[in-house]
Amino acid sequence: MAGLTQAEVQQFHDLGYVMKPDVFLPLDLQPLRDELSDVVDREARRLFAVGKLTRLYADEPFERRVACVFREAEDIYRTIMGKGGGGHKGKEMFGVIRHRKLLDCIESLIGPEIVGSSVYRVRPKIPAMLHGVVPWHQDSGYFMPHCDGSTIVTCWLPLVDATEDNGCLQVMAGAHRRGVARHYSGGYAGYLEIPEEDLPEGRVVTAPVPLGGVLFMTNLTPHRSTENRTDTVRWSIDLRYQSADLPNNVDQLPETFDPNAAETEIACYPPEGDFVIQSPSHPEREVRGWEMFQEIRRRYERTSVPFPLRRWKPMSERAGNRP
Ligand SMILES: O=C(O)CCC(=O)C(=O)O
Repeated sequence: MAGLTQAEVQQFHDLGYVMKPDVFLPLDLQPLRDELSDVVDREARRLFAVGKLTRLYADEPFERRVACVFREAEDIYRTIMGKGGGGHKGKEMFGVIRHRKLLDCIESLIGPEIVGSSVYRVRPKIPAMLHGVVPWHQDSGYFMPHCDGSTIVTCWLPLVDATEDNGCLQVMAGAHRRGVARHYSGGYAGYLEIPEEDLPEGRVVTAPVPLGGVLFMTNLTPHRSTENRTDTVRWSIDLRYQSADLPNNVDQLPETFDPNAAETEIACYPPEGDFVIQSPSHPEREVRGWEMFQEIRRRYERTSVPFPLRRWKPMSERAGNRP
């Protein structure tokens, strides 16, 4: 049967997450692994050419090469993450974003009219890297407050087996029912963070995901990313989808962003471009080609949209931190 089962949908609503192990065949994800290997190869060659790297590490596998390069030249991490974090926008990335098997699961959760939220990330989680550990947060902490009550589905999928040892995610089961917790900006490694005392009540669940599996979470599910204690890289991508009924910036241009527009006209995450990924009612609006997808993302890279993430105070102003 395509999509999530009724029991999986129920768990998503009851606990705020569900892990489905067999959404993809490992073969389905190989083209993206290859595309990312090419990115690493190009960057290694560039760093080598400018004298920042002593070797190309060309014989190292996907799970290790970026870590080898990073030890000598940390720039490679930023290159892969790209501007604002969501840089990689290749053909195979888009292939995963609009993969039939994944969209069937999303449809089970939010219905058939689906907008792909451009807030997606590719994460090579390099062993012992500071930014690899992400503290407790809810994705809504990053979004506009007028979207707090709406469902935006995060699909977290690893490109290798994600285990407790290499730093899979932990979720706070059941805590998504308690609204948006207080976050602080400038938390651990500069991320938005819910400090311990503000964590909503819930059960901490460690969520390993095998290659081919997907962890589905709500935007209100507190989650964190634990340390990678292995010597290999925990590659993953996190994608987000919402119903076309929610505010989005499809067909808007970043240059014309108006912070004073009605809330219905302001996307849940204004700095990046949303795109229609599936629309049975208006199939002509669907973005089907990766070139168009890339163009939408480029537009938002070229023009920064001022973004009031400022609903949170800086960590330095947290009561316990005051001098
Ligand atoms: O992949 C990770 O390590 C962190 C992911 C995360 O926090 C997110 O997708 O919101």
